[in-house]
Amino acid sequence: MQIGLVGLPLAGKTTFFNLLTGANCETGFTGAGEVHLGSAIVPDARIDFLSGLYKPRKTIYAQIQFKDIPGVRSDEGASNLAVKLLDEVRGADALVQVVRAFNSDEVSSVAGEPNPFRELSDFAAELLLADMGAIENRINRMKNTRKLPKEAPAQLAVLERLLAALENEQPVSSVELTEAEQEIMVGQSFLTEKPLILAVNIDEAQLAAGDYPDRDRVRAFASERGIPVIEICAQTEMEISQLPPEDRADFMADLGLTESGVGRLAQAAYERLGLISFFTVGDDEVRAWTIRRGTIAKKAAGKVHSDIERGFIRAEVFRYDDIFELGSQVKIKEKGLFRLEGKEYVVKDGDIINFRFNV
Ligand SMILES: Nc1nc2c(ncn2[C@@H]2O[C@H](COP(=O)(O)OP(=O)(O)OP(=O)(O)O)[C@@H](O)[C@H]2O)c(=O)[nH]1
Ligand SMILES: [Mg+2]
Repeated sequence: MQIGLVGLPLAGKTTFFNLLTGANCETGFTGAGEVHLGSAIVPDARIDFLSGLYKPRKTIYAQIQFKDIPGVRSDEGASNLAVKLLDEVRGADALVQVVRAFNSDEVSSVAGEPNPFRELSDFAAELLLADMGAIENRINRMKNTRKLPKEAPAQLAVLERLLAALENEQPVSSVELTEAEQEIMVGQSFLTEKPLILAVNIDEAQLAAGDYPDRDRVRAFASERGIPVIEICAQTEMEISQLPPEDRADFMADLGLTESGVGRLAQAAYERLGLISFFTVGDDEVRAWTIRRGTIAKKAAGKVHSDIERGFIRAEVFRYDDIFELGSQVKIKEKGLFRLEGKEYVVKDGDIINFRFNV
């Protein structure tokens, strides 16, 4: 899974990307227009605890892949750059739109005063327009082709419905498709159906005040559309992350931050994307695995290794909350909290699983 960071120039995408991934990409007015790739470790206090308990040789947290996509000012129009970047946006599984709320004379002198609501609504409009353009092209191409595959009329009908929705400023995600329709549209993805999270980039004074320009409008716009909102202090958190580890907690606490930007974004992303974590534990390795809510045990086993999925016999399961409370696997057994589950068992967030298999 890959999450794209998008938004207007100078909103703080690269700053946030550096914070998330520990990269050191150049920020500011470079205008290099480069796409950056990196991965972030998802902080998880449950893994911290399990690692302390099992003292494994390796501790592996979940990871999220990020792609930092530079902003293009709309007056640059449909340059090749913009088209290329649009493809980068299309390639992401989900988007985080970074909007600028922080005060900075330097940034404002180039990009104007912060205007978070406008950034948010303009971006939504841009996504709608890009989808409309893509769909119109596709429809025209189909209408101008003599020999079309047999599913073409049905596809055309769906595309026309999607176009009508977009013309009414409704995203593609709002259009309900039957299973058969979904099947004929497989492989066609649209920007306005991508899960979106909003990250408002605020400064320390705004954080302390619990307010920033347009806050209520931004929140209302997002909540009407089911868009989760997080507020981050990208620059400040970036600076804190460069301090020695033992000093970081104090600085975070001074700001009134209980959880890092990475942690808050990961929570929002897991929730929005319907993802959960299960764990595997042992002397060798304590590890978090990310799956979709509703995944059955046999499929979850396949995350760990395809052989384990193929030769799946059963899953031995206990709950994180139970071992947190009882402090040992022996006590879990004594209390009868150790379960054997079959391949159809639906894995829950916080399950600790040992897969039995045979190949
Ligand atoms: N004061 C302040 N400055 C910030 C903050 N976040 C980012 N900046 C500054 O804003 C400028 C732009 O940040 P970038 O992270 O490069 O912005 P971007 O969104 O990646 O911009 P493009 O790559 O051009 O699309 C840099 O000079 C940052 O140092 C913040 O929270 N507070
Ligand atoms: Mg950038």
